[in-house]
Order: sequence, then C-alpha cells, then structure tokens
Amino acid sequence: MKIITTHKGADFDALASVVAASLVYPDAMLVLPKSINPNVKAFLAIHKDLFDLKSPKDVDCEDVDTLILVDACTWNRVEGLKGLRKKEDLKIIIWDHHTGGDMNPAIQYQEKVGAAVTLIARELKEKRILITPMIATLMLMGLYEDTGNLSFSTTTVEDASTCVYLLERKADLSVLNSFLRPAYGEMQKRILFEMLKSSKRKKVNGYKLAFCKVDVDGHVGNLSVVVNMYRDLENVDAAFGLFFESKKDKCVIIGRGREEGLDIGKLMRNIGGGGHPGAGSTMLKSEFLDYQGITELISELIRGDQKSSVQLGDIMSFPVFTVPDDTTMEAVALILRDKGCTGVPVVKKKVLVGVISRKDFKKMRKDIHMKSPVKAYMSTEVVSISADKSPWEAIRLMMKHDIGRIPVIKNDDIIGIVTRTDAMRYYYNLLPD
Ligand SMILES: [Mn+2]
Repeated sequence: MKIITTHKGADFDALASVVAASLVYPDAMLVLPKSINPNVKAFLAIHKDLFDLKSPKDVDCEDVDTLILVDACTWNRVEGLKGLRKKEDLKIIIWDHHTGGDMNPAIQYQEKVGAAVTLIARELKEKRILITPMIATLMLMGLYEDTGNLSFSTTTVEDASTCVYLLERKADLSVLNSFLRPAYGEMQKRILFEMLKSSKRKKVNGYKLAFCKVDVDGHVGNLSVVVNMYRDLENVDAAFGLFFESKKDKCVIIGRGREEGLDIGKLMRNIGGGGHPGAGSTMLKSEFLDYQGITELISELIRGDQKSSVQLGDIMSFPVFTVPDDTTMEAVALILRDKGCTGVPVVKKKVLVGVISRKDFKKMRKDIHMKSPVKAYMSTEVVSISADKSPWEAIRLMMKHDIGRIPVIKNDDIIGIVTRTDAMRYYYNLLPD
C-alpha cells in the first residue's frame, strides 16, 4: 500500500500538496496529521467530504510499502507512523521545496522553489493530468501562503508560472481570500489592543525592535497574523509578541521581521524554535519566564548575530580619498572631476571635520571663491557610522540626512566610505564573494 502524507502543523501548501499528489498517485491513501493550522482547519470544515483523508492512527504501518512525503523531508516532521521508520524495505518518495533531509529516499523531487505545490504542478502539467477548479484553488492557496503572494525572496519564475497555470485552471480568488485572510475575531482584537498597550521599543545594532507582553488563557488562533499587524503598526524592523500562559508555566514567542536584515527563523532556532527569515516562533518553559529576561535574551542574540551577518565593513569602499581642510575649492573641483565622484571627506590632521560635495559649490557666489579653502564651504555637520553597523542603518542615515555618502569610522580613523552605490550593490546581491 502507498500512503501520501505531510508535515505536522499542516499549512495550505502541505494540504494542497497531499491532494495534488493524489492525482499523481491515484492508488495511494491520503493521510493528514492531526495537528493542522487553524485556517486550514476552517477550509477542511467545509471541503472535507471532497477528499478521502485518513489520520495516522488509521494506518497499519505493516501494510505500507511506499511512503510519499510532501512539503517535508525529515522524520521529525512526520506525525505518528512510528512503525514506518523501522521498516528497512520502505520505499520513500519525497516532494519538497526544502533541500536536505534524513530519510534516505528512493526518489526525491527536491528543489528550492517557493512552494511544494509548484513541483507537483510541474508533474501534473507534464503528464497532462486535469485538475478541478477546487483543487486549483487549494493549490493556489498553498502557493500564495508559502510565497507571501509571490513576494518572498524564495519565489521563483516557476512559482509565478504555476500561478498562471492555476488561474487558467479556474482557481477561485474570492474563495482563496476568505480562507487565507480570515477576519479578526473579538479575541484577536482584544489581544492586539493589549499588545499595543504593553509595547516597548528598543534599538539593537541599528534595528528597530518592538516587544510586548500579553497574558493568555489557553490557545488563541491566528496569533502570528496579529503579531504581523502589530509589527506594521509599530513600524519596526522586527516585532516580538511574548504570550504568557501562566497556568501552564510557558511562554510562546512569535517574531515577525522583514525579508531582509534580521533572520527571525535563525534567531528562534537559537532558542529552541524555528521559522523562516521573515517569521518564527518558539516556546519557553517556566525557568525563563520573565519578560525582561526574554527581551534581553533576544536582544543579545541579535547583537551577537550581527557578527555573522553583513556589516558595513564588508560593503564599504576603501581606501578613502580625503582632502586636507586647507585645500582650495579649485583643487577639490579637479579632484572630483578626475575621480568621477560627487563628494569627498575633509580631514584636519587625519580627523574627519567635514564633507565637501558638488552641491556645496553652489554656495559660491564669485569665481574668486575658488581660491578659498574647502573648510569655508564644506558641510561640517558630519554624519559618520561605525564599521560594525548594518547596511540598513547606513540607508536610514542616508534617508534622514539626505546624503549619499557616509564615512565609516573605526577608533576615530576613517577606514572607508559607504555610498548609495555600495548600498545598492548589497541589496541587489552584487557583492563579490
Ligand atoms: Mn511548504
């Protein structure tokens, strides 16, 4: 007997992949784990009868000769089915958009694309297997959820063309919207209110963070959606909701960031949880249950993580060309022309005292002023930044002061300069390895 199953905590990509895979393997039994995300549960409440879904306890592991696992590639994500792990002759087939794994599969369709459904859709297209509008809708939900509506950086061209294919197969966007974006309930509204009330902001390594603490009583659905909204309202780089369940001595932490910069998933893995760069969560048990302690722990991790992530020192331009503050404007003009740059830092005995840029030349009224020293026209409000700051912090300074270049300082020395071009090169991944 063949079975198709997926990871616990099944999301739409997981359910859609199980259903889509059943078209590729029509003789297989579909097994859905008991733990299912709340919006998937809501979807199943209406659509359940359309699929013949079994639970792990319905499976007699003795009878299974082939395990088809979708949207997962490790044993610890499989719920129940312990008997399968011991079977030596079990044939394993994996369809997953995560690479790696510990399952020793006979066949593996594992590629880094945005969602597992994209890989199965490829097979359906190749084999010219028709899908119903309902299955197309479900697959599109999986694709949109896992790619953030095709906006996450993991999205590939094939994900986008799968989207076209599913819309051609009549995927229904209004059904999709009502399940992917469930309305906020009274409970979520109340919690969001509590979050904003207890919210504290903090700056770590140039990242703007917000923390809040809410006492909850039992399970609350869709908390991650609420944390997302909290992050948007606070307009920070990352927001963390600390949900204390005092009766059970535990605290669930949900973090939401942005695509670039901080890796929330990595951060949460450090404290026993998981996730992806934009979002992650973990659960801590009693001994750490103190709001102050947890915020300190997270801040410390971010502070430490900075060392392994890109710092300005990695993207800045160097050596920096500087001019002494008694250089004439005439000489500076020639330097700017020869170097093809729009500005240059000014130093007095090696110490940064100003920056002269093309726009400062407009302050001069007469040609004779070209003989004046640069210190008369340079801007003395010097914005500088230290080498261990993040590229994002440099961009914030550029926006705030409307400048295009910032000298990079280490122990009072100018060790480089970061320009708009350097920042662009970083964001578009054009850095040399
Ligand atoms: Mn997935």
